[in-house]
Formats: sequence, C-alpha cells, structure tokens
Amino acid sequence: MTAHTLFAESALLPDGWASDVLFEIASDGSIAALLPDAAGHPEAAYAHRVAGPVLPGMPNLHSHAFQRAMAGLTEQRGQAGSAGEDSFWTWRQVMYGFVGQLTPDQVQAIAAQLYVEMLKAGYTAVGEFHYLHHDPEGRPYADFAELSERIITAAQVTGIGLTHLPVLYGYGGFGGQPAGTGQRRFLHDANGFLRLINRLLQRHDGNPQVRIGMAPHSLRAVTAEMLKETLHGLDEFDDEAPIHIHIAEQVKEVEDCRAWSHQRPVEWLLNNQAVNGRWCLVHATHMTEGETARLARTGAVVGLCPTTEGNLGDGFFQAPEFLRQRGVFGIGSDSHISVSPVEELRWLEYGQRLLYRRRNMLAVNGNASPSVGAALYRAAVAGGAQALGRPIGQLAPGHRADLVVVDTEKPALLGKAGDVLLDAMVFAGNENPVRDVMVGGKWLVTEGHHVAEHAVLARYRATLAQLMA
Ligand code: NGQ
Ligand code: ZN
Repeated sequence: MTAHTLFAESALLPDGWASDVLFEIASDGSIAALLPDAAGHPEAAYAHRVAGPVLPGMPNLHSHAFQRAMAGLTEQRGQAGSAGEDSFWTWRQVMYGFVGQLTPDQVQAIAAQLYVEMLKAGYTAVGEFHYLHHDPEGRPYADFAELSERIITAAQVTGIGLTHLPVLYGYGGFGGQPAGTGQRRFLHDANGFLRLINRLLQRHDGNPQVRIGMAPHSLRAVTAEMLKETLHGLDEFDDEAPIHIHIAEQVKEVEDCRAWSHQRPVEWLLNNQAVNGRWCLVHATHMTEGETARLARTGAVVGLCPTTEGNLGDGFFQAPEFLRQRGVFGIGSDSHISVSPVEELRWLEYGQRLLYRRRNMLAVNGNASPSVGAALYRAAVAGGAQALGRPIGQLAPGHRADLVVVDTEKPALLGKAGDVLLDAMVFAGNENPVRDVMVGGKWLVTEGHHVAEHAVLARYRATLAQLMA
C-alpha cells in the first residue's frame, strides 16, 4: 500500500544520478517503487515535491552515545594526572571517570540529543556500540537490559534507525587479565551476555527500525573461549546478525597482542574467526600490507572514524592500499567529537593527502566517477549499510525510505549539481548542507529542524547542568 509519493528533480540512485524521480513510499516505511524521468507521470502532479537533490542517508556505523556529552572536556594537558604524555590511554582514564556516574535518565537524554544532531547532519541510521550495562557499582539493574532499552528508546523518540550492538566485555587486557574498577559497569560472562541478547531480540525482533547484533569490545576485553562461545550463541539466535569489534587502533594494542599471541590483532582475528561480510572491524588502523589485503578479501567492513582517530592520536589507516584491494569501508562518529558525515569523509581524504603529499587519493574503488566526494559518499553509504545489517543505503525498492534533501541554497553549494555537488559538500560543506531528512518514510528534519528538537534539548540541557555541577 502506498502511503505517499515524493517527486525529486534529482536523486542519487544505485546506478548514479537520475532526474525527475517519483518515489512511492509504502506504509511500512520502505520504498515501494521508484520511477526516473517521471515528469509526465499522472502521479507527479500530486506528489510532494522535495526542495533539492536527494541522497541516500548516511549510516553512522560506530557510536558510543554517552561520549557526546564529554566532547571538549578532554583537551587539557596532564588531565589524567599523567606526568608524561597525554595519550589514548590517559583519555580513556578521563572517560572512565565520566561514565562512572551516569544514570539511566542521563544516558537516554544524551543519546537522544546526539541522535537529533546526527539526523540533522544527514546520518539516518546508527550502530550503537553499547558497553555501559550496569549501575555505578557494577551491579545489574532490576531490568538487566535497562541501559540498552534507554538507547533503543532514544532512537525511537528521535526516529533514527538503530543497529544496537551490546558489547561483550569480560577482561582488562589480552589473555584474560582481570578488568579494573573503571570497567565494572561493562562486564558480562558469556551466559549473562547471551541472556541480554536474547531479551533484546524477544522485545525488538520484527521492528524494522531496530536490528540487534553484538560487539566483542576488542581482543583486549575477551578471551578466545569467550568469543567462541558467544558467537556460537549469537548464531543460534540469528546467524546473520552483525558483529562489530574494535581492532588495532593503537600501536600499544598491537604490541600487547604480539606479546600475548605472537600475532598482530587483525592477523589473530583472521586466523581464529571466520571473518566475513557480517563483520565490521572498527579502526583497523595498524595493519601490514598482508593483513590489509587479507582483510579486504573477506568482504568485512572496516569502520573508519577519522575525527575520533585524529582526536585520539591513533594513526593513519592505509586507505589507498585497502581500496585498491576493493576493501569495503563505512564511517562512524565514535566519540562524537564531531557529528558530521561531511567532516568524517573530508578527514579521511585529507589524512591521506597529508601523508602522501598528493591530491584526490580515494576515488579508486571501481567507482565510475573520478569525483572524490562522490566516491567517498557512495562507498561509505554502501559499507555502512552492510555493517548495520538493515535494508538501507540505497534509494531502491524494498529498501527503507531513508533519505536526505540537500540545501542547494547554501552559498558553498550554489550552482553545483551531481557529483560536483557531493565534492562541494564534502570539501566545502562546513555550513550543514542538509535541509530535510526522512527516515523510514517519516520526515524527521524539515528546513534544518528536527520534529522533537526542543523537548530533547531541554532534557539534555538539564542533564549537562547535573554533570557539570
Ligand atoms: C571505547 N573508544 O570503547 O570507547 C573506546 C576506548 C578502549 C575508541 N576505541 C576504550 N575509540 O578501546 O579500551
Ligand atoms: Zn569505539
């Protein structure tokens, strides 16, 4: 059944830009039909005419929602009492202090504000890599899925599509080292973790806006046995559920992994797990050429988070090599130091330009277009959709009606169309280029405003007042 029809003078379809596109949106929130060159179609006269070019919404494949409220609070030298140099690890100490006291209401308020900001920036779906499970003393809440439910509620209140990835966290370092007090809110054993997954599947399976997957936090936080047992358990529930893991983000992590196993993290994972297109390896910053080629061949997605990776001093992902091997990638805003697909894509390209002292580096992945902005946007949409395991990422029948209308009245975009418009967005779109956003057939953002932004912001403001007191 058709719920409504849209008409767009220009839209980015799987095969490229099309003109005069008529969209029929079904009442379940998916695209029922799509017809290019439809200016003369009888329905076109009645359809809602969108105000600019239409893009598939960008999936944000990696988020730790609570960290949004700490953006800007970790940029001071010596903050973690570090006499030496500030690093990823001292940042993590500050982060643990922040996360230690958050209440369920605060977690929900922060996530909802973040998701409103994501939607306004053109992210239409998010992969929430969720590791805050228990109360400040590390005890399960009365409903042991409480904090997962708060995330799911925040997604529902704001309308963003959600792939909820409860995190498996058992240990404090490679080889089953005990976790520290700063990690006690995160911990499960294999049984407790599978109970959580089962509960969430019972409550949310069948909701087209929500998918449940799982996320072993990192090879630091699980043992080989625990990983095996939980992945086996997950397969019994859903053998296509997405699996995300942090990997090889920091040099110290690579060194510790080698000390433990004589293998590098990506190497260890590829040798010990059947990594395939269900998997998303987040960061994968430090790989040898051999690991890069092997990983590309698995069809797994690499989850790149360039603004966070820059902020935390991770290093450069070997993007040209990985793309030459036809590796799949998507983008995430991770710590949410920035919430902007444009900025993630731009940093991805600029990192490589600075590293190699060349220009126009990443338009290489078999994409017909030489346009870097268009190649990056399209690749990140496809890889993000794969990683989130939902029918998104394509303006095509059977996919969710998740789309973004670009504001071509923004000065930086005036006179630009097609792939050049994407180049202008990615490299010059500092002023948010997104005008309207639809998710699952519902307009959530119109003329830059989200339908629930005032109520959501009021709760966030109150939360920040509590946290900063
Ligand atoms: C996280 N974030 O889980 O929030 C991690 C830091 C860790 C990033 N890796 C903690 N960007 O990896 O142990
Ligand atoms: Zn992360």
